[in-house]
Amino acid sequence: MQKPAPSDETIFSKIINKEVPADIVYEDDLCLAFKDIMPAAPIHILIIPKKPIPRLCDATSEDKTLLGHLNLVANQVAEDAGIGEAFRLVVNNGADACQSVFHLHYHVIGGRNLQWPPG
Ligand code: DGP
Repeated sequence: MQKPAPSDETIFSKIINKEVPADIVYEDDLCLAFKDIMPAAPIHILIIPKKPIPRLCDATSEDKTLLGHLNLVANQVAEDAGIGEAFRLVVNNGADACQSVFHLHYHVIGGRNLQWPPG
């Protein structure tokens, strides 16, 4: 299992290392999924890679398999949460796009009627 280096520490690396508790719904060698502490909908799960990629735009072609895996895990956690047929997958990339934790994460949101476009 890949551990983040100390210089990459965010609250999410502490969750990966189990130094900070989280309501974990899925874990494997590559990623972790847990309930968002400030849910925007009845179901709001975050999926994070164990590799500390700060933002989606920092991913490289080396991360191709990992990024594909995160999408399939999104399907799985949505299915397990009972929203497999209707959910939104969101990545906020960069502070101006409301990214607040600089460890790549996918939001899986659902369980209510979602509006479009988002704010
Ligand atoms: P973003 O704005 O895209 O960077 O989303 C960060 C999300 O992370 C936000 O919805 C709240 C969530 N979050 C922040 N700190 C914690 C934490 O310590 N535990 C959990 N479960 N979620 C957190």
